[in-house]
Amino acid sequence: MPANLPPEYFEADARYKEARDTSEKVSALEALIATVPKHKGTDKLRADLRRRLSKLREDVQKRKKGGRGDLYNAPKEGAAQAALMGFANSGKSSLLEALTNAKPMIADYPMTTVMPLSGMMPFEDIQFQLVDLPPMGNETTDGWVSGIIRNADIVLMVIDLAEDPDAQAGLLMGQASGWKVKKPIIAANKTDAPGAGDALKLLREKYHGTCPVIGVSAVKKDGLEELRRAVFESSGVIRVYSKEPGKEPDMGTPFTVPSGTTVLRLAEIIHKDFLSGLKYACVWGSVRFQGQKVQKDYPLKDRDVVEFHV
Ligand SMILES: Nc1nc2c(ncn2[C@@H]2O[C@H](COP(=O)(O)OP(=O)(O)OP(=O)(O)O)[C@@H](O)[C@H]2O)c(=O)[nH]1
Ligand SMILES: [Mg+2]
Repeated sequence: MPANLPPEYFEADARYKEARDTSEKVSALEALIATVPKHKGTDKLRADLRRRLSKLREDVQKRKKGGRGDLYNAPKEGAAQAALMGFANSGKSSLLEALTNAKPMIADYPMTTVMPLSGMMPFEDIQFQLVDLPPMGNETTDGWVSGIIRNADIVLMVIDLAEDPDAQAGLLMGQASGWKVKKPIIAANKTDAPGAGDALKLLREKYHGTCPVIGVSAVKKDGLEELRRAVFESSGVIRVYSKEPGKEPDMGTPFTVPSGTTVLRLAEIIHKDFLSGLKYACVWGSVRFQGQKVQKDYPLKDRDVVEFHV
């Protein structure tokens, strides 16, 4: 590692290490290369980074050519991935459209969706990935659909309030527990339909204490903010911001880490130089006195600002 790298290099390097998919990595690496000053001492580093960049670009090209394997999986992006699980016509694709930038096919006949489709759902200053899937109970798709559901961080059960919701919930819950899906979220859709209010009340009573039950209408865009918050809370993800001594905190892009992440672990995620040289850290947010010095095993909370001293 050549000496005299500017602080922007380490920030860009942290963003690069955080990038979760290949296209994000490509742009983060381009930004990283731009921060490296051009002189003899950095020749090797620049050559190494450029080699990595061309390898990544090759990967993107290969992926574009595609193949069945690429079409039927859902590489994770964003703070966490939520898979949409539900029966035909429950409104999975309509919810994806209401919550994200994706443009899925929506229709009143079953099996409209035949392939996974992802979209990014903004929540405050972070983004969650939603993955729309074909309906449950179809032999030709169940294999790969269950693979994506089991691998997701969060499962959003989309239930049609106008179509025997109690039976749908029972079947989905049974399937999910068979697949060892941890706590799901029930999105009870079509609150605008006749009789939906009573159906929602019954579902709430039945699953109270088991999992969150959120009433939504994808068409009327009702309950969506509550659903976004439920996704955030179930994800167990917290946002932390870094700050350099003597400077304002960087509130632009938070690091998203699991709840309970310690100061030491965050240092490891951000940069290994921080880890080896860490003397102490100061925290703003969850501490009693703002800017307080904390131990390395201090567990961070959502929206904490951390200043590392190395
Ligand atoms: N009244 C009402 N209708 C809705 C709502 N959400 C979706 N629909 C309708 O329900 C039908 C099915 O919607 P989709 O979003 O295609 O359902 P899906 O779960 O993706 O269906 P598959 O892809 O077949 O599994 C469409 O006619 C939608 O317009 C809602 O909130 N209220
Ligand atoms: Mg669909």
